[in-house]
Amino acid sequence: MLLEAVYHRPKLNWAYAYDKETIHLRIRTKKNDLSHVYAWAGDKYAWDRTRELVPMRVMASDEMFDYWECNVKPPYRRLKYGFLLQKGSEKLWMTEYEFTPDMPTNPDRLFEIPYINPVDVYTPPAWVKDAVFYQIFPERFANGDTSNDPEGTLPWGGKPERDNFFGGDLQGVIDHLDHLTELGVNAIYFTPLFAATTNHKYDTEDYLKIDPQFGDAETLKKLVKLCHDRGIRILLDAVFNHSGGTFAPFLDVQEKGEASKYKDWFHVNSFPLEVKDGIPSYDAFSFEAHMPKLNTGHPEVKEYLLKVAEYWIKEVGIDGWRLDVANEVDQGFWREFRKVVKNVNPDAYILGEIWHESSPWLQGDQFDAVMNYPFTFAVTDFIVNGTLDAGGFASAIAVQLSRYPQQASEVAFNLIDSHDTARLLTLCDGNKDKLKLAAVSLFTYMGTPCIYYGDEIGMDGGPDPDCRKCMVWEPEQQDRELFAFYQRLIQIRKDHPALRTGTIKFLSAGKGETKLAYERRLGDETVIVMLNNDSTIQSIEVDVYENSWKDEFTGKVWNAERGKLSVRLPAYGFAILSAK
Ligand code: ARE
Ligand code: CA
Repeated sequence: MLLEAVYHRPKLNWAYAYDKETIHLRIRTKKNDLSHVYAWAGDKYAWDRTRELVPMRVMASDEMFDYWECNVKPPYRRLKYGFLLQKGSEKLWMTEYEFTPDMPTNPDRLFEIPYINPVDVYTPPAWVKDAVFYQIFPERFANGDTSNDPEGTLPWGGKPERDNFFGGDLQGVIDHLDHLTELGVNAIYFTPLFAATTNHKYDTEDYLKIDPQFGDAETLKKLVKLCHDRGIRILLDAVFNHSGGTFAPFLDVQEKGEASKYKDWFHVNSFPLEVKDGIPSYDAFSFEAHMPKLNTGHPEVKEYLLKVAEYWIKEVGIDGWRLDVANEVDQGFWREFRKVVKNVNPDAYILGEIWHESSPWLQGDQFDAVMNYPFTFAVTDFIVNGTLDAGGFASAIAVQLSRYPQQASEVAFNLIDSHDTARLLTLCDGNKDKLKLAAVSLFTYMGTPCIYYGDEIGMDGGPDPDCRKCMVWEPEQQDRELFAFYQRLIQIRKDHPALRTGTIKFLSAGKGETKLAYERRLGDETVIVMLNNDSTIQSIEVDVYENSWKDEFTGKVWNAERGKLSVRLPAYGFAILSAK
């Protein structure tokens, strides 16, 4: 046994309450080193009568490690535990203090979860597990009201630049709700809607006002009501890291300098406010002078922003917030934010925009989830860039799953592109088959998938601002075949709970391979997903229990022989197979 590789901490993703009764325990060991691992667990104050040996299973494997997991339901919500590591006939116990050949009879030296306090349990809203999101960049989705168009509005469909406008608005979204219903999505994420000067509105001027170019609070109310009637939930963008340069408190500091009563609302390094060699004398988002960083540690700023967070939930009934640049805002602020938001809507989804490892924010006291860009990169590196082979992809996924408590993965916001990246079709160099492979991986993964507006009808575009083209509405210019493909994918996900919350196990993901297969399993239901990321035909063979498998796309039935299922996939082909 390679004991140096063995790792466990009694907290975080290693030992946590999944719900009010269930604890998940995980331990890391060297890949393929151990044959069996058990948790040795019982109640602290009733050890002798409650202790039991609970078998663990490998929940994920990356290039170097296996991650073992088991569930325990301690009868009194307390748990003392250690592990039994086994390699063939070799056995070793692991306590909080040591590795020992002797079975620990006294619980004192074991790890512990002192008590599952129900209020501490990280409980994201259940609806998110079943959600399919659609991201809308409002200036470019549809112009439903030309009377609110900003001066200089260009004809719909022109080339997007950093500073041009095409007149998109909320009425445009209302007019096209049928498109979303037909597609099958049931949640919308809007990039910012509040008054601001730019086309993207990430430079907020007034947090309590809808930008007049988009409509007003009444238009949003109407939109939310119509969406709710259709079972579509609404997520808005909260840009609380920084304000815009025209936000009244900032203008006041600009004008009055140190004498301004708002001087501590920002992080001013020297007065007067100025920009020298491109660097503002105050902290700003990415040196952007028109995006001064807010001092969220200041009581007045906090009070103001928390009121904003509450206001839009109470006033128009939104279903959650996406938090812009979430990792640059202080965590104390987010803890209070969570309390305020959950107090007015316990079911609100709090989604942080963090592109990296996010454990500190995903412990139940701050966010429900983060935007899962590491998943984006795993998919694009495997399918688009070819920098990951199948084994590398499986490893990247294992790293993701093992990093977080299961509930975080169940509501992760999975995306392949967004208003901040090039579009998927462009990344794929126009290869629609590759785009489909990426979409299949998105819709058959754990977490909530999000479609960036227009991807479903074949829109392309390079990095920002090119990825923000006007939505194409002429049916003859839309790729309707692709639309039908997305429709079907969404339906398949809806039909199979295993695709949403089932366990994930790679059945084929070899080194140097361009084909892979994984299984999603929940209760009695098993779905197998196969991808051939190659320009030649490939067969994939996997071990299965069930004999007969139906391809959810083509209806074709594949039969296993002596426990082996072999499926031939065309170039860049895929199969989503359900056991019949
Ligand atoms: C504009 C131009 C850009 C130009 C930039 C710099 O459009 O082409 O590069 O200015 O001058 C908003 C607008 C952008 C605008 C930006 C600044 O939407 O169009 O860019 O404001 O005016 C990091 C942050 C992450 C952030 C991304 C963009 O961590 O929070 O950068 N994303 C949010 C929004 C954006 C928004 C802002 C923040 C600002 O989603 O739309 O931009 O409110 C790595 C890093 C990440 C990094 C990521 C992307 O992975 O690790 O930290 O994200 O790359 O760069
Ligand atoms: Ca308009």
